[in-house]
Amino acid sequence: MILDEETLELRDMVREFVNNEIIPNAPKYEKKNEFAAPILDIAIDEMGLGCLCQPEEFGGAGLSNVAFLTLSEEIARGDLGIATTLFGNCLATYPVLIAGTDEQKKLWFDTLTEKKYAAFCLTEPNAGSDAGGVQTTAVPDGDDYIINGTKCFISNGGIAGIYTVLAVTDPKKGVLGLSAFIVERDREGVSIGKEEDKMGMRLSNTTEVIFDHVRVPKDHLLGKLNRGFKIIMETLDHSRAGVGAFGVGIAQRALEEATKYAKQRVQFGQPVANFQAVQHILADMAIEIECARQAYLHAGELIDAGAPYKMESAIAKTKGSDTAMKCAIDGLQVLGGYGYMKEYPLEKLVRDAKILQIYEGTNQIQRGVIAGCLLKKY
Ligand code: COS
Repeated sequence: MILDEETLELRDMVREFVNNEIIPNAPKYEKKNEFAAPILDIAIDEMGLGCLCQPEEFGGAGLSNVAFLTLSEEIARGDLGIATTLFGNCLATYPVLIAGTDEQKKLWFDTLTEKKYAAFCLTEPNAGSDAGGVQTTAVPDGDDYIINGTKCFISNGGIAGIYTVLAVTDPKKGVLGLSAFIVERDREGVSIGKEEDKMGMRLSNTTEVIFDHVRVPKDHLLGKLNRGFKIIMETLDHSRAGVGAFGVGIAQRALEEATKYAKQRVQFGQPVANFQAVQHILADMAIEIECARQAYLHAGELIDAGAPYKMESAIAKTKGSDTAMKCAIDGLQVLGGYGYMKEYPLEKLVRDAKILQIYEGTNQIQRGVIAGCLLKKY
């Protein structure tokens, strides 16, 4: 697809920010093992990238999904941890957009604007690929629900001011006994557990979030009682296209770094870019990247058109993340021994790319979703 003028302008503005602020500065934070708050402050306060799915009527930019995904690629090209932090806000927001009332949306966006970060609390030690295996409970008590349970691997868990949480409201009904809630961070009983020490995506905050007898008013229930699983599945259908865009961002960065290196690295008396063996690696990377980019843009177009997109979003996620992994590894190969060293960004791209094949549903789960759609269709 061809992007419209407005999207191209936005993309160029974000690309400039990525080239000037993220690419030169993010590695310093990664090295010090520090959250990149100053970069994120510019992204949120000056660039308006805090919650790109925020509708205009609630103070947001009201971007199309195609524009949103295009910007996701750009930011991930700079740093996946920063991209995951910013877009973790959207992942947490989708259940509110899907099922929230106007009052709930106002509460959500007011809090998000003030506190900057939100988190989506689905995963638990026994509920990973089996999202329906959630054990956190929400029990009615007068005008409230009381929430008990521990969520793990939560992106933005330790920095969020507000959460969307999936909990069991009818233990006899399996996935049809789960409900989604809004929970503010400052409610009594909410605390942060272990912070994860991850292989990659180091600039993203990932923690346990513990709910210990947390009392929330009944008006914090999102949508209908016991209908939370569908809300969460629809959230993931939507967000997975974004993971595809992240993958394209990482792959694109790998291609740019490998091509620049190949042009200046001299062996056998000439730049290695002159050798067909190297050229073919770069060309194959470009082929994969363009296909993966079109896959996420197509999913975005379908979402914008109000057409079904579950399968296309899963395809975009799978293709984008597999492309990131392949291009990061192949790009590193072009740099040879230097690619293996921390002085060059390729080893970081390899570490970052891996999570994309795992989070928001492993690529094995995606293939199950795609196959399910095919079996229904034909
Ligand atoms: N949209 C709307 N409804 C959906 C849906 C979707 N994408 N997927 C499932 N449902 C509904 C089904 O229609 C079914 O409802 P009915 O019985 O009323 O028809 C119900 O939910 C249960 O569906 P299903 O039997 O397919 O659920 P499973 O427990 O088998 O789980 C998968 C389905 C594996 C797709 C789901 O658990 C999943 O996505 N797992 C990965 C989770 C994940 O991404 N975790 C990472 C989170 S990191 S942020």
